[in-house]
Amino acid sequence: MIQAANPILPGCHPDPSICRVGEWYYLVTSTFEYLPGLPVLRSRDLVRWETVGHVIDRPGMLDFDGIGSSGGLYAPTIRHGRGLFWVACTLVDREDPSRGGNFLVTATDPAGPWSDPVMLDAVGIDPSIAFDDEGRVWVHGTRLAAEPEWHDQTEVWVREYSPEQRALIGDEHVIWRGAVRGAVWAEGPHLYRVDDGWLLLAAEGGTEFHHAVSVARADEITGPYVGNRANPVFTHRHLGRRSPVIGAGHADLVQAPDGSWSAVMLAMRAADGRHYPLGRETFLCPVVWEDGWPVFAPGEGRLPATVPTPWATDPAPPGSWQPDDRVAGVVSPSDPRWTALRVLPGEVAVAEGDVWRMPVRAETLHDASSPAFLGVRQQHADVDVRCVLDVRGLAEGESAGLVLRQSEQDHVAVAVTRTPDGLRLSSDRCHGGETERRDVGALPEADEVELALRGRGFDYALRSGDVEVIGADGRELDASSTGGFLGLWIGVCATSAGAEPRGEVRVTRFEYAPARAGSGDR
Ligand code: 6LW
Repeated sequence: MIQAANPILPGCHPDPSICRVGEWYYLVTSTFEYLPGLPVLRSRDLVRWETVGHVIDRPGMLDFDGIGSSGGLYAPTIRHGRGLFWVACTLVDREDPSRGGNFLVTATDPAGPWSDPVMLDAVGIDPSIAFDDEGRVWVHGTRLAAEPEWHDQTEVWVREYSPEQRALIGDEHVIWRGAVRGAVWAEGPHLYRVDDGWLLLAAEGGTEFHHAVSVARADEITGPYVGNRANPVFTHRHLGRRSPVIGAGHADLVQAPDGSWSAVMLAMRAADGRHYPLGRETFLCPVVWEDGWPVFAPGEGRLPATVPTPWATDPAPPGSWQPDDRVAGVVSPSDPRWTALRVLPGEVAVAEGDVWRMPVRAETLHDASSPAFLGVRQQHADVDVRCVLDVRGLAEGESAGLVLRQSEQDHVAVAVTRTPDGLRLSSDRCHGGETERRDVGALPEADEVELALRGRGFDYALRSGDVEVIGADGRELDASSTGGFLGLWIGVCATSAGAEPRGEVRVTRFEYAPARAGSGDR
């Protein structure tokens, strides 16, 4: 029998939301400052996934300029109702809360195009959507409590949405403040029509070690909601630091065509119980219903390493499933894994067959703007990345390199700079916003340079050819050390460091390869 291996979506895929239409499941996750935003993944078996499109995939749909790292697109929800696909999400600017906000988009085809965002008159984050039996649309989300009893107490609100008026209408109802007294961040709410009532599922405890899932029920969508006495009904926090998977929470439920239930939720693989360079990933969890309540991972109480999927067929019907995210080898420009910062990849580079031609930009990786950067998520703890950069087009003073990125404040790079004396190799380590640049030496003049990254657990080495130029410790770069919500990205960048940019770099090859387990190549 085919087993789904957890995480089902490795690498930074937090806040998963899922719905099923016919035989297809559709799933979206948060993407923060990376674009295209909100990948829409499709699967028939919850095992094999294909990126069919992105919700935010056109220039100008939202303004990301200046939004610092770990701001941007948070916690989307995907649903199908009234003949349309709906995604609700929030654009967050952590420095300027007056920017962005909650919005809705719709599409007839989940691959797109998605409508322009309809901004909602609602503060807070984590909007979700439910449809009642009459086809009315109910939006719900979370925000800091108006009259908090403790720091970071939040409240879940629900309000009707009028598709005709494209606005929230009627009274607002505050329905939930968390199950446990003192619990921070009751968030990621989702409402489901079950039996003849409503189920509320919400995360709480914060999206770190204390993350948890709670549930409540009501007869009416607007409440009052009564929590399950067993709340929180799912968490990994009681397992302590010896658990290799921590922070489980932010779940969404879905029913299979055979009537069985599953949840997707985020959790982190932390080899030391604390640090998770790959970020928050998407896991699958079996669910059964007992006495009207969902039971997560019944009989086990923790996310299983594998989930049997009796409904999956092997081999997959030809052409119907393409594996996503686990492919070793060349990441060509047409690959949906490519992302840029705050603009689309096509706005910073031009795909010419198998090659990205990337004009140099004045911005650097320290700027919360749109540097010449293209990257992919790190999805495997043990990974080898190799890129070949054609540096003939670099003008004097300009550099191009390979970077391991958490944020503007935290990244490590190996770079090649064109100087009056030829090409020079350097390293950059930016930690907490403090940069340490080191000139490593001259490189023989060449059209192309090969840069590589080798990651083995927390140990990273960035290389030029066979020479290790700089190492990095994943425990210093992960979100538990740096703050924020992201896993690490690996990419290429080019900059004139503030000067008028004149040149370009060509990324003639970019290979991403999970290191083979058991190959001895550790
Ligand atoms: C998201 C919140 C959370 O909006 O982290 O898991 C925030 N929880 O629900 C960003 O991913």
